[in-house]
Amino acid sequence: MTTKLVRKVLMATSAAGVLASMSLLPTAAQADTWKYAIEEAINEVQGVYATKFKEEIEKNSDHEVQIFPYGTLGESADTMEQTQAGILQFVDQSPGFTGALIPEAQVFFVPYLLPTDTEQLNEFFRTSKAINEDFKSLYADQGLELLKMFPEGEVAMTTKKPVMGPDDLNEVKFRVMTNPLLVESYKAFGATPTPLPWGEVYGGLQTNIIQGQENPTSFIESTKLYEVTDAITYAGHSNFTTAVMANKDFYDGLSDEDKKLVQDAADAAFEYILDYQKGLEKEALDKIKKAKPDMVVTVLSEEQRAPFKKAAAVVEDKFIEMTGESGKAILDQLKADLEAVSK
Ligand code: 6CS
Repeated sequence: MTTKLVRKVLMATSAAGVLASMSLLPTAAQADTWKYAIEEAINEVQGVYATKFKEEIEKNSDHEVQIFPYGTLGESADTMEQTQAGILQFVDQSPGFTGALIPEAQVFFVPYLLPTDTEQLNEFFRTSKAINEDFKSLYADQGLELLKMFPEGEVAMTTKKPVMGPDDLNEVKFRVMTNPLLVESYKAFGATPTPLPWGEVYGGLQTNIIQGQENPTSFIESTKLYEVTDAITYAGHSNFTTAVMANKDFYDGLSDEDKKLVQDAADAAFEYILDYQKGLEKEALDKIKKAKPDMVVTVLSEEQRAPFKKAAAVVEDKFIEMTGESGKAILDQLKADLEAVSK
């Protein structure tokens, strides 16, 4: 073939390619595979949420959602980086790990801020302006489209010895998620806080590098953490909050129809996961007691909670110190939202 002919053929094929891509593959209607990483196993709360989200997307469009459970792509910090880089389209990262990136997200670790009543808590997550509006712009600043925040259950402390008050946490190396305010909380509670990624918790308890940690009961059961712990204590200080988000450039590039598809799927999964969790904590505690009859389970009385509640004021001050005006605005809004659902 002469050079001229080669050039002509190339021009013709590339022109055909452009035409084909314009006429046959309009971007809006293109079926894509979206990658979504979670911090838990597929049968745990984040996995159940993600599965429902996937079902909704796939039922209502030609897109596919591929879920990557904990461990398949690294720790939570890794999947967050991958989402910010656009390698993943969706990620579930709990505020317990988002503190360094978005300091205001630590507000969920001001002890005794969230109600222990589940209905009230669910309604708060459903209606809160702080959650559904104000946090959106803070996540957007980090290249993330916040889709949903939801609760995963009351947080219990697990330790080697029973905890009746802050004195029992003295000299206890207590694992916390990698979050500066959680460190402050457990300092105020009298423990020696040790921030660690999730992957180091079971082994750390087994080898006695740490002696305590906190998580919802269902997670303590499903991850078999009860095997390496002897006491479970309910102080009512916190409910585990998690957040689902999308890479913002990816989200902004979606057609209006696909944006609605994603929002509707996130909404449907939200209601689904709240319903799914009814009775879950009790079931999990029953399983733990059956598997380990010697487990000491303590629900602290109001009187026993008093010193922990007192420590909460110190933590709230620390939160304001760490986050300034912006954190104070989120905290005030959150309190107003909580007040609205308590009526
Ligand atoms: O404690 C943790 O690190 C983990 N806890 C829960 C309930 N979900 C994921 C997170 O990694």
